[in-house]
Amino acid sequence: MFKDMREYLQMLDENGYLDRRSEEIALEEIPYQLELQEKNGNTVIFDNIKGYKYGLFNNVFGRREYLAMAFGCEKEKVVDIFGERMEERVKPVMVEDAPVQEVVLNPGEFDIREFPFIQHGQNDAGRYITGGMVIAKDPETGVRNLSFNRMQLKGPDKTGLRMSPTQDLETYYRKAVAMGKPLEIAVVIGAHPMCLLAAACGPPRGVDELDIAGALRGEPIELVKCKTIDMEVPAYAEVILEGKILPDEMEEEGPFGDFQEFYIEVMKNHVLHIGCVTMRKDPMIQVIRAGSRDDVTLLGSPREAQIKRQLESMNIDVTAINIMITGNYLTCAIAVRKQYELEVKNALMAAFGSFKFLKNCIIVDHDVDVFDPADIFWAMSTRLSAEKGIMIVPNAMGFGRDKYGIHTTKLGIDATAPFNQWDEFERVRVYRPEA
Ligand SMILES: Cc1cc2nc3c(=O)[nH]c(=O)nc-3n(C[C@H](O)[C@H](O)[C@H](O)COP(=O)(O)O)c2cc1C
Ligand SMILES: [Mn+2]
Repeated sequence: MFKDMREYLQMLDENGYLDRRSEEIALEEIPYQLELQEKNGNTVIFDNIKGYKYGLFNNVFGRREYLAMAFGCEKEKVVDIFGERMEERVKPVMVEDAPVQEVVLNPGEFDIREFPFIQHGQNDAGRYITGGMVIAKDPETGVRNLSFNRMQLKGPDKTGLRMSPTQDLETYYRKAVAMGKPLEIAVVIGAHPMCLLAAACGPPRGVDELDIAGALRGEPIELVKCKTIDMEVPAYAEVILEGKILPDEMEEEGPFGDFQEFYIEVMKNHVLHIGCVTMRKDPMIQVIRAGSRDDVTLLGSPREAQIKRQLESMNIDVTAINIMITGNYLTCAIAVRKQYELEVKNALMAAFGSFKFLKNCIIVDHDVDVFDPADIFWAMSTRLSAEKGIMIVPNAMGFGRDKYGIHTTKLGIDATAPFNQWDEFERVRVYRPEA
């Protein structure tokens, strides 16, 4: 598979999926342009931003075809390949020569605000690092962890950093605090797409997600030693920020528009101090809007794979799955080839059991297109009997930031036709003489 993000972008370009926008543009104009780009589906590079030396890119997972191209498979097979590889482990390898260290900037020589990080939401507190993948090491075991964390720009070498209490990173941080030490982290910008996907997998603690990145890629990820901290980072990334989070230093951060398209209010969060920046000679910055196609692909792909595998282990014949319909991975549509009348309820329970944030799940027959919301509504209109087909499970664990208890009730919908009545429920296809 391609070596790095650049080769991936090149692959997209060769297939007509990359828009290189070279007209001069103000940084402030870019967020709206990104929204338009997302609607058109193409990946985009802005390489002529007024007042900024470097470019930025976005929408790297704009269409499902992109991952199919990456894995060299049909679009429908991505979820299976993802599921298989996610269970495998391929350890990284160390290298000496790293493009990401072509330029090394020490304190006083850099100002992170000179990179084209943008303000995404109208009421966001300001510019944020949104495509930054954090690498940290467990202070006790040394096991590495990958995660995403939003970082509010606060100075030349300082950002706010949000880690939720359920993140492995937060566990690492608490261990460091207990040992009276700062937690060293590296922020990676423009890592291999498979690294980014691995970072969002959230496997059980103790698994090095770089091993998953290697497995997804089918080849080890090349790492290089950091210059100022005890950390290894992807050698072919674009930019690395080497830094540390000090014990008990908290500052106000936010507001920030999150993936549900609500603003998270101002709160006390951690602070990152950056001691060194390394980068390519001509780095590009990746930005990822919360709730965007990129965001939901990162977080949704592993969950689709995991739910599908769970259902298949119960002999449910899953023909398609889409957890990205609503742009936030809280609602999933699954198509099945039904084998028993009542198995759909079991499938719904299993789906909720295998991914705890999942709030709504709708199961349709194999002839319904789970990638087309209108088709899902068609199935509800024509095949759902609400009395029999609706399942409500109150008081279950769901997405955590939930002041109003919106996420603790699961809604399961069985919108499949009655079993063995296919003669009556087969869909009308348009007449064609040869069919
Ligand atoms: C673009 C993006 C931004 C994210 N931002 C944050 C964040 O600011 N804070 C957080 O706790 N999780 C954030 N997440 C979710 C976590 O990074 C993700 O769940 C990750 O798997 C956590 O890994 P860990 O449990 O191994 O630490 C983000 C995810 C994505 C894709
Ligand atoms: Mn982890």
